[in-house]
Amino acid sequence: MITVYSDEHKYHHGSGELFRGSVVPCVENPDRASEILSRIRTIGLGDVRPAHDFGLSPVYRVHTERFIAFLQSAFDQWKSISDNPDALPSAWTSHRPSAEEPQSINGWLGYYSFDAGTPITAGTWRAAKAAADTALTAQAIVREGAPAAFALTRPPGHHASSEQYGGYCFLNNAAIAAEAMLRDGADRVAIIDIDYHHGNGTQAIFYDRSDVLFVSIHADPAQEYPFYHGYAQETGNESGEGFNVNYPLPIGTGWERYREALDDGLRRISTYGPDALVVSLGVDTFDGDPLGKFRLTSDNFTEIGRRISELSTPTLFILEGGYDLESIGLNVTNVLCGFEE
Ligand code: SP5
Ligand code: ZN
Repeated sequence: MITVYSDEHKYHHGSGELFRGSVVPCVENPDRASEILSRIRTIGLGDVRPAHDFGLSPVYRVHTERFIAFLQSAFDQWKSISDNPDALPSAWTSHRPSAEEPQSINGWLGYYSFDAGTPITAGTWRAAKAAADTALTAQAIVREGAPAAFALTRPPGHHASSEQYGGYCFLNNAAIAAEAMLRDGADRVAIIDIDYHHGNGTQAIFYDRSDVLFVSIHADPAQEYPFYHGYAQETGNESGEGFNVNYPLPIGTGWERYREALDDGLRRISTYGPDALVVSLGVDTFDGDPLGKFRLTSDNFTEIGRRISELSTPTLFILEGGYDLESIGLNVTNVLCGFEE
């Protein structure tokens, strides 16, 4: 399988995130991508290709212009009030009482974010744009006829919506790639999100639409981040009714229960009959993950890849979460190798 990778991800390297009242080192760091790349080379998964620059038009199909302007210039404004290398928000508006953008950097950060775990650093925009380009380059490889491709992206994307960032995500790489598939002629695209956390951003982006089926298997939001979305009764809105499928699972979920949700989700996708599939590939469902509290083993990831391949649909894998550096390379490549078997 071809991997697309850009070194530019290294420009996003936050120092800290707010966690239980303290600022602790960021678990979403450049070493994650290095570990996966190194494993891909060790096992000889296939070619590793650079990302092309697709400009901003595919990004604007998902995100608003004012949100992109914010991501591009927030750090410059932050420098005028702080020497801290991380811009973190400290105030939020929960219900967007006004469509007016705040005119101060702290107001601005809170207007476009939903947590304090996602620092904007000097290189964040550059890295986020490169991640979107990585996803788009891999999308083009699938469009041109490859059965599958892997976009080794960071920062991740599935928590980001049209104008909110959070959960370590800025641009929604999976949504940008799905939109590119539609533009390239697909009538229907399915996204299966197997990250431990609910893909609230992707859900929000496609919630009113029937041309993208979103299926997410994740920890129950009653107990886990992102807390406010991901319940089973969120099934879509208006013409999107029935095209959003959530499988919230309890903390401690192991393979038996996970497999039932996966098989059910894959059946829904098969019935939908998509022209292309996007996999939001998080491996924070691993037993040893520092954030996730599911109990999947490395062998289970191989089986996940095998089951996804049974859809026989052109498939684009896009990296999301997964934070155990010792196993992240093995677990990601197990999904990809299971698919190829
Ligand atoms: C893409 C993705 O997996 N995003 C997950 C965001 C979860 N953020 C909240 C988790 C808080 C725990 N972080 C503290 C690290 C302690 N070592
Ligand atoms: Zn996650």
